[in-house]
Amino acid sequence: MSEFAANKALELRGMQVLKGLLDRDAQERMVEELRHVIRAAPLFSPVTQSGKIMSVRMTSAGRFGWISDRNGYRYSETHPDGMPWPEMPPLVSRVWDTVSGCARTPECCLINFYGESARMGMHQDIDEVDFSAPVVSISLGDDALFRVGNEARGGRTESIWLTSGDVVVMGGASRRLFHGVDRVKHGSSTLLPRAGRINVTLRVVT
Ligand SMILES: O=C(O)CCC(=O)C(=O)O
Ligand SMILES: [Mn+2]
Repeated sequence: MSEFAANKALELRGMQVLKGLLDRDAQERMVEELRHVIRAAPLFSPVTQSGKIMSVRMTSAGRFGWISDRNGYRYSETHPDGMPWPEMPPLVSRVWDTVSGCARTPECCLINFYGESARMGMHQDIDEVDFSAPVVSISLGDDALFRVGNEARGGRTESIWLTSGDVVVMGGASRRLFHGVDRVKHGSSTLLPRAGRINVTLRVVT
């Protein structure tokens, strides 16, 4: 039997939403793994090419991390402070193995931290080469209103609240859909001692 079991599986425009795939114990163990990553590769505030500071703080594990600065956004084999990224955390890898349906191993574990009033604008994940590999997204901590749109910007959208332990698999045609996080309900979860939300996304990059 798998160590993970969803309470409920929903579908949102082709994305698979596995509600409560991680139980509280697995969530706590994953937070502990992520603390080790953050200790070695501290969270930083990415800046867009135009100089705007993003409200979400980030770091990564695995071969590649996603960074953004005045030179634009890109995958990088080093943290902005110069060191290589820490190794992919094992529990995070096991979530990928359980839900991705993909034989390749993820090369980037992006860790997003949403404090009070942080959000993420509508965007596509299209900086990767192999779109046959899905993006797997794990939610920990405070509830987030996740919005999914279309293959082109604009048009009708649908939203869903993601809660701690939920996992979203963006595969097939849904891999290219615009998506974002409109808001986070600060303090809605007791997982993190000072509230906030962590989102982990796993991607094959090359
Ligand atoms: O925080 C989320 O749920 C989504 C994050 C996301 O879309 C990304 O990091 O590309
Ligand atoms: Mn994304």
